[in-house]
Amino acid sequence: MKVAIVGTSGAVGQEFLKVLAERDFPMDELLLFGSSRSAGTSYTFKGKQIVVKELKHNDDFKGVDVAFVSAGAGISKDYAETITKFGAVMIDNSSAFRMDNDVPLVVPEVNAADAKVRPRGIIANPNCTTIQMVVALKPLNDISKIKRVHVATYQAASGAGAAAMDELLQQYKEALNGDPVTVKKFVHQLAFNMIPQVDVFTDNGYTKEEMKMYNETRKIMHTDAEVSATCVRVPSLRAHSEAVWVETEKPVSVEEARNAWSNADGVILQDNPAEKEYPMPLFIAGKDPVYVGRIRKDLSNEKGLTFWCVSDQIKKGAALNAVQIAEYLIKEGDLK
Ligand code: 2RA
Repeated sequence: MKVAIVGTSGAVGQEFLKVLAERDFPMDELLLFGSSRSAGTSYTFKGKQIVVKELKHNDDFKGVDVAFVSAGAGISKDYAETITKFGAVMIDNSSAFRMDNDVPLVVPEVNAADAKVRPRGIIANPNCTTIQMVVALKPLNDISKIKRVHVATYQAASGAGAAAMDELLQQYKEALNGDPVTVKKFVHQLAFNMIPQVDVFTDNGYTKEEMKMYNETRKIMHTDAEVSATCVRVPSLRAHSEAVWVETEKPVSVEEARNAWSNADGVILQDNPAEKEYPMPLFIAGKDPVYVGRIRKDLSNEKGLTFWCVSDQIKKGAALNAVQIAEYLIKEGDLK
C-alpha cells in the first residue's frame, strides 16, 4: 500500500500524519507533497524522516493507492487528473467536487457504501460542520425520518487553518497589551468577539458555509430534509460546537434518542446536566468522536428535539473522516 498526502504542511495535512500513525494505517510507503514553498521540508512519520516533494504535473502518483488531498479547491481541481490517472483513489478534503453527481460525498458512519461508486476515482470529504452534524443526526433519522433541521454553529479558529489559530492567539496578546490587533485571516477581530460570518455571502443571504450544511447534509443522508444554518466563528482554538433543533416525522422521546446515541458509531453521549456534564470544545480537541449532550424536547414543537454537539474539526471534521473512508475501502477489499 502506497499512500500520499497532498498539502502536508497545512493543519489538516499535519493531522493526516498524526491520524495515520495513531491508527497504524497499513502502508508500505508514504509520500508527502506540497507547494514549492513547502517542498524540501521534512516531517517525521513513525520515526522516519520524509521530505516533502513539490506537487507537479508528472508521474509521481504512479503506484499510489490512496491520496489524501487537502490543499484547497483550486489545487484539487487542477491536480485531480494527475493524482488519479494511474488509479489512485483521491480522497479530497476541499469543496471542489463535493456536489458533483459523479463524486460520492462520504461520512463512514452514515453512508460508507457510497464510497464504492466513484467513476472519477475521487471521493469527497464533506465540510467539517456537516460531518459532525450528520454523525449525530443519523441515529435519530433511523428512528424517525428527519424533516427539518435548524442549526447554529460555534466554529473555532482551527476551521480557518493553522495560521488562523496563531492569529487568534496573537490577537488575544495584542488586545491584552492594548496594542493594535492584527486582522488577516478573519474578517474582523475574533479575540473577545464572535463573527456571524464563516466564508462569503451568497445571493440568498446565507454564507457558503451555511449553504454547505444545507446541500451536503441532503446529499450524504440521501434526504430531502430542510436545513437552515447560522454559522458563527467563535474565539475558541479548536473543535466546533453546534446547537441543533430537529423535527422528525413522528415524535422521538429523549429516552429513545439517548438510547440511539449510546449505541451509535462515532458518537459519545455526554449528557448529565445535574453534574454540569456536557460537551465543551476545550476538552474535546484532539478526540475522535462526535460528543452529544443537552438533549431535550423542543418546547416549541411536539415533533422536535434539541441537542448540542461538539467535535474536533481538524480530526473527525477532516483528516480522521478521510482516513476512515480509506479504512472502509480496505475492509471491503476495494483498495488493494
Ligand atoms: C471553517 N468549516 O470552519 C470551515 C473549514 N472547512 O472555516
